[in-house]
Amino acid sequence: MKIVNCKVIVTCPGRNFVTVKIETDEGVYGIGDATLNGRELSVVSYLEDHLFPCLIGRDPQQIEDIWQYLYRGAYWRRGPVTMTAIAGIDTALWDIKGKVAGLPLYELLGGRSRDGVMVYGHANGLDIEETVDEVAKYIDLGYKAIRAQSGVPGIPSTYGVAKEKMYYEPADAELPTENVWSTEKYMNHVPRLFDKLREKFGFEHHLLHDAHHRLTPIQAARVGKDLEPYRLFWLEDAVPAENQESFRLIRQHTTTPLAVGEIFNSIFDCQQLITEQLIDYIRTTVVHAGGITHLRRIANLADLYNVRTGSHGATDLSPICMGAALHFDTWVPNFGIQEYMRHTEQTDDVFPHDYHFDKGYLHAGSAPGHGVDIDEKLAAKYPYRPAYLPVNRLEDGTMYNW
Ligand code: KDG
Ligand code: MG
Repeated sequence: MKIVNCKVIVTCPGRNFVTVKIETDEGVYGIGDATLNGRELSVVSYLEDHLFPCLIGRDPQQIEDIWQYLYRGAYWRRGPVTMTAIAGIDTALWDIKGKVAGLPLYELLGGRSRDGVMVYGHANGLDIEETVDEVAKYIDLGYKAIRAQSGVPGIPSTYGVAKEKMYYEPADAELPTENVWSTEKYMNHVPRLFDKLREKFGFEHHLLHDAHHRLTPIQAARVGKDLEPYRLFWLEDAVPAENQESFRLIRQHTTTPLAVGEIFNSIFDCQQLITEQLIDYIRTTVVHAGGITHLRRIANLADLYNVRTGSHGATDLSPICMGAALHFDTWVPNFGIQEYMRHTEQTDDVFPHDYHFDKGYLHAGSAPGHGVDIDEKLAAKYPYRPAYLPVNRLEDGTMYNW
């Protein structure tokens, strides 16, 4: 079997998605997600200009060899653009392998380890009351785990809070929107949110929270401590994690479980966090961490240190990534949870898929490969639209982390 054609499909059914399609001489094709929010076209160029020419004529069944060729062969290793491009190809190759074998991807990885994949949904509100109402809606929908974010009094807007409650989309403008941030105001507010949620709903559901890289280590230690009575499933991205050592300090001060990794793209980004057991959940996912092939390596390392998976699953990851992630989650022994932000109907129509939600769990389905396809005719109706994620400034105008 040989690869005879590779292409990229860029479509914007409400938001931008980049899809790799690999075609073989036997008529079987595979698709992979290569979306990097706000930097989509850099990945397109990397694929078209540098990776696709190297793939023509290769045997698509040699996934490991192709992965090593693309990773080692660049000489300039790692980085979000490179690893997202490799992920798009890798996912498409696993899809082909599954279709050729007539088996769902989880069977190729080692088979089913669980009946369904526990997911968490996103509840958000402009204030605590609104967030409480949103959490109630997710409970009614059958979710076992819910992430809660709320607007902070005195800050005009914050991460994770939107008018379109079920379909939050932060990449909202042709140039980055400027938000204002106050860590002090946030730190005073966030324990009140979880106090209210536990008072209202008790301890039956898992509650999660994302600090979105906005604290210093000592602030994160304080927030972790303040949240301990509410027994969160996790506190996510407490600090920017370029400096893995900073988690040592947080860890020394709190028993609130810690999750990190949605912006990591290789095992080296989380090596110390995992081997020193500084975190509880690793959030790397298929599309940004080199595909199934590399994610498996990260998960296997994590398993040795009792770190469980909690893959990123925001709406800027396409349904192809979600499908592949669900097969991965169905197999991976040290599974923790899967993020699930629902895509809009428009997006679901462009990417018909086999996975479905039932009573708090997603089910990967049993179609060969990862079970997600792309309707190219429909995709062509939604041309690319430039869209950036926001940036943040402190109240005095200093640039900060978004
Ligand atoms: O593109 C950025 C989003 O994926 C990110 O802001 C979402 O933090 C996020 C999450 O936890 O889903
Ligand atoms: Mg996050």
